[in-house]
Amino acid sequence: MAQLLQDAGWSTFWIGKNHNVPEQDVAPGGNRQRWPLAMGFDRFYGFLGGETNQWYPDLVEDNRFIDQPYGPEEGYHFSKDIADQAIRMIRDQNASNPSKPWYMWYNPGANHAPHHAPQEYIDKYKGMFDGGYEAYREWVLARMIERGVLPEGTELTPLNPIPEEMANPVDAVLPWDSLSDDEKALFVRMAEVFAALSEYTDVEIGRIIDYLEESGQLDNTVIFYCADNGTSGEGTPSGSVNENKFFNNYPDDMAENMKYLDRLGGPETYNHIPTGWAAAFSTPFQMFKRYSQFSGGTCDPLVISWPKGIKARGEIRHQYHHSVDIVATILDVCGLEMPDTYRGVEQYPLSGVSMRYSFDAEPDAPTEKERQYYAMFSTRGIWENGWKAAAIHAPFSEKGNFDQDEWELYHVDEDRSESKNLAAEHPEKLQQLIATWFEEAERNFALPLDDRSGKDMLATERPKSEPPRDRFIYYPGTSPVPEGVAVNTRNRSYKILANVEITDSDCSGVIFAHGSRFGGHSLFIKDRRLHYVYNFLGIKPEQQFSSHELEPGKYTLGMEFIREGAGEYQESLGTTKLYVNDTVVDDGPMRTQPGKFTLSGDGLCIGYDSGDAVSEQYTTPGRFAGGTIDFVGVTVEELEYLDLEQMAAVALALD
Ligand SMILES: [Ca+2]
Repeated sequence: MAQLLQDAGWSTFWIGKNHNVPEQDVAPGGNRQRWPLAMGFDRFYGFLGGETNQWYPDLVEDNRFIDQPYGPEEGYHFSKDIADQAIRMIRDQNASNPSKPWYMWYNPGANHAPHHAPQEYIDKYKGMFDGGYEAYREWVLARMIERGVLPEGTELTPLNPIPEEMANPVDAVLPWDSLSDDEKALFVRMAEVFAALSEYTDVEIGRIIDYLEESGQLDNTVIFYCADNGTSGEGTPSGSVNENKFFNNYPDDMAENMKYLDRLGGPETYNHIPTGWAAAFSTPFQMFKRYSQFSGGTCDPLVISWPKGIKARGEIRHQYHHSVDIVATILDVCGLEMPDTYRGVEQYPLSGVSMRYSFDAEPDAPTEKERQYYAMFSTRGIWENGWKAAAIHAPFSEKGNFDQDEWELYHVDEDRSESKNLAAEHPEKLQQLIATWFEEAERNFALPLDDRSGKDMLATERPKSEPPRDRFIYYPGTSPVPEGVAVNTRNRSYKILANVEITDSDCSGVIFAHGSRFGGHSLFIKDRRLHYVYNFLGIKPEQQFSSHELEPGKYTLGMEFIREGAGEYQESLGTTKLYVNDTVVDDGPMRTQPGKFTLSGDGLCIGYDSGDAVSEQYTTPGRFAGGTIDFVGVTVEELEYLDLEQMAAVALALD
């Protein structure tokens, strides 16, 4: 769509989340063909991954990675930064090309995890969720019906609607009454932080709207305003202060989480709400994001504003639509058509149906949409002419056997919340819808179905254009290497060796770092000693190995992890040895993460630590000073201790 608009004379801006670039190309040396600027966008400012730390985002501007302009201690928050950037892009455009129309695709990190918000916003919600999530559902459903957002008679669906034998335990909701006082206090605070992030982001976007109004652009600007795809359940039943535990299949620990109660939402946490709130914030529907068969995983309100083009003010429309219909609507209001062939390439037919008719329609007028399929992580659903079929299968459940899935049937025209299963009353209707799902799945490439665990999906090596390597050479003065293309030290033995010259007796700083306080490892010099820290999912204390004091001179400094087995959660267990030249100066047991350090950002760095610091013993960037780092070599798996001359030869060959 951006290409069509760009060709037709629009300026095109993409702000915020991208998540459309193959992992191997989310890299300084990656192919830019799938980056926004090659997809019809004049400008980009945001992050390429699926989520990012709101205090320390993984920033890309146009075609390059950049450092964030200032830190959280100076008031940085991603929601604020992107609002500033959006206003700047529009201003710049108006200054030089005032006659051009513009298009902006704006995707805040909110309300995706991690939930980070300024403390004054968190404080505003104090006490507002004390009643717990079941009580909240009752309260908010009545309020939505009263305001006409949902029809009269809409019923609440049960929490935990999936039969136990098919459910995924990490997505279960714990009854509020069963919680301890500590759990209640923690869960309440998590909801307060979530609400604060919503409001803060809303306020920041409000600054853009204000700017449009002041500059006389609001009247003829069409704005589509919508939330993410349902609140999400990766916080697990107990919520999380570090969502990476979910993606490492590692359980949360209440005692550990309670330590962060008063710091939730700040830079020290990578927090996520418990499943109970994820379900409650999807009221009245079943489940939450990832459950594409239920409206709890897909349904959000959409606000459309266009003062010049829509007569109605503050009205509600109930016509069934899907996010794919937004493209069709934009093309419609811009007077453009999707071509059958674009730059010589035959196009797939446009999925969406324009919603423009609804601007002047009666609230309950029939929809012009006929059918919509759903599929995500092995979950399946289909809506057609007011009916919906939903396969009862949980994502990431590793159960397979999709041919044995039970399907439920709802008449959503009369039962908006999908609360009554009519499969027994209308078996033929159900069979027809299931057949339709397969037809759509075939057409939209939704097959094969895949319900592997989150850890397996994220940590399994993907095909790469770079051939597999077991040794990696990294140099100082380079950009952070994103995890998807960096050396993979998961589930294996590895060594890190650095050729370093210490010229000043007070030499200090980071030699090698990868990750953040929520998981990562770092080799650094502090107080004249060499230290290696492996930060296992942010769980204190940090695993640390240290040397004696080092005099100036040339050294090979490094460490070796020898994997000896796996723990209960597939974390690797083994022994770490810290080396100064060929002498072991410290050693002891250590464990390493089964999954990745981050979902995005906090890449591998030499000579500093980008974004957030791996160890609390230094602050970022922790630049190496008082000496020089020639290079750092990392070898993985069961290779022999590498001789440095050989590594240097490899390094030269790579140059
Ligand atoms: Ca970092």
